[in-house]
Amino acid sequence: MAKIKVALINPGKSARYAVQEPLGIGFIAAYLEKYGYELRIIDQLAGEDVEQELKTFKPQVAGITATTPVVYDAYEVAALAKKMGILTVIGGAHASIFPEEAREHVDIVVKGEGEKTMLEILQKNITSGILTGEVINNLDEIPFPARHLMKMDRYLYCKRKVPYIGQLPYISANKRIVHMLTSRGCPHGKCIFCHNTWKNMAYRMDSPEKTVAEIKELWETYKIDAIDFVEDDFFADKERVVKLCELIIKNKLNHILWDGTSRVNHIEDIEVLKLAREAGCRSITLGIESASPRILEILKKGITPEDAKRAISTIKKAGIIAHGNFIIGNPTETLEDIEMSKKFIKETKLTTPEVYLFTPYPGSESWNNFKKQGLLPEKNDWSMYNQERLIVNATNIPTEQLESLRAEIYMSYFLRDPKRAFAIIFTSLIYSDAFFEKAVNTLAPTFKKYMRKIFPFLKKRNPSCEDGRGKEQ
Ligand code: B12
Ligand code: SF4
Repeated sequence: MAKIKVALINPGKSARYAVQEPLGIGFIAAYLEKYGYELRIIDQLAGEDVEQELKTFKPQVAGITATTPVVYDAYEVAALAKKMGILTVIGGAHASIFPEEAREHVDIVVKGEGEKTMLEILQKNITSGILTGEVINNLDEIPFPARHLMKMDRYLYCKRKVPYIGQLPYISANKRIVHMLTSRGCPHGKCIFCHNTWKNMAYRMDSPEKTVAEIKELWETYKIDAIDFVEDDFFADKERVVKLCELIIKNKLNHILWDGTSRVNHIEDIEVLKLAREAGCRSITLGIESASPRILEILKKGITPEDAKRAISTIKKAGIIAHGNFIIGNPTETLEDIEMSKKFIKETKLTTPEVYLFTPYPGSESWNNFKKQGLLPEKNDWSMYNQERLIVNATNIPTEQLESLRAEIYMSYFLRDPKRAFAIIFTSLIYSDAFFEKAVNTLAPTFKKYMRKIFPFLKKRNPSCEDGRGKEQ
């Protein structure tokens, strides 16, 4: 009997999102393959023509993934597949929060983790409804993401697409980089802007043996130079990190350099970091968010600026780059709070900072709070949820000033480190795919501000229009 064919689709059109292997659908594909289904991964974000691919592959089922800003693209893809008589299933962050909205566009919605539920849909011939994904307790049950179904050449050189990518300063754009996800969830799970506040899932990890086997396979298949561990908190479990680093060294895989994420309070023991460095670790991304103790409390971050300072210093002492994520436009934030973050970046000599605008993603505690306070736009344009513009301004700082402050923080950092700035600009000019979109988004508010200073007759933005972000008048 012919195998059932399933296409898994990563929708979207913005080049700057197309930087990494789509791991979520990669895991689902690998799991279904284990049960004998024929799979294809179609990445529209990476430039694949979905209609053409569906016509050639002729699947019975199309599984579509979507975060909030790409959900309209996902619905377009669903409409296309439906027209071709293909059963449509959607999963991912946005559909998990708004299953009814998603259900209007597809036959089946899966909330939460998709591997087992997608299998159930196929085995039981389910053709409609909203299903709750079964949580995978033992991650070792899930095979490595099906990278063999992805056009890996598009992702291996991700730094050419996004040269400014913060967590990869240790590797040049002509090196081969893969992304791995070896744990799910976060042991803290309380920060008001984070998906972990609604996912409510326990922290789970791959065994160190599984991770090392995946690294080995990646080395043998793609001769990789570096790994970016993209999970929420790679360093959460000290025992796992130590065992993993020992296994990497034992298997002589420590010529592959890597970076990982961490909560600042999980960086305590310099000996662990020295071992990590020996095992190839070159950069650690910290979720610092703000250097104002008041804002950290509001965010329910569970850390202090002193914790962050200590972590940066320990990481640097171990010979590793400290990369830090910050957010501005946090609820009730003042210019003084932002000044504290700016000063903190300067004083701690954080190797690379990344600054985001506070975004109340649906389902997060901040989204629920804003909703209660009547601050959310009446009509949402989901494509705006891309962290480039404020959705809700819950500060007393004018929106335009906040948006340009972000560029100013970057500029003051680059003035301090012109060598790094030059390296990024140089690489960006060679590999300009996504650079211009990012540069325009980041610098436009500052540019407009100065233009208005020079030409005061230029009109100002109305901050209280329907989409909540303000429009040019
Ligand atoms: C790595 C990562 C990225 C990477 C790669 C994304 C990718 N395509 O894989 C990059 C850096 C490119 C990225 C970009 C963005 N990201 Co991101 N990213 C992540 C991160 C850290 C891991 C993703 C991952 O692999 N998870 C592990 C897998 C197992 O989970 P999963 O992807 O959710 O998939 C599971 C289920 O959702 C479900 N599922 C997913 N798809 C489908 C489809 C079907 C048919 C079914 C049945 C089930 C199903 O089953 C999967 C397996 O269990 C998550 C946070 C996290 N820890 O999950 C944020 C996260 C997904 N990103 C987020 C955001 C906001 C973004 C950006 C908008 C940021 C920006 N401004 O640039 C963009 C949007 C990009 C896009 N393509 O939509 C948010 C999404 C929130 C929301 N409501 O949309 C998250 C949750 C983090 C957060 N801020 O809270 N991201
Ligand atoms: S520590 Fe990081 S991953 Fe954990 S809840 Fe907070 S923001 Fe989310």
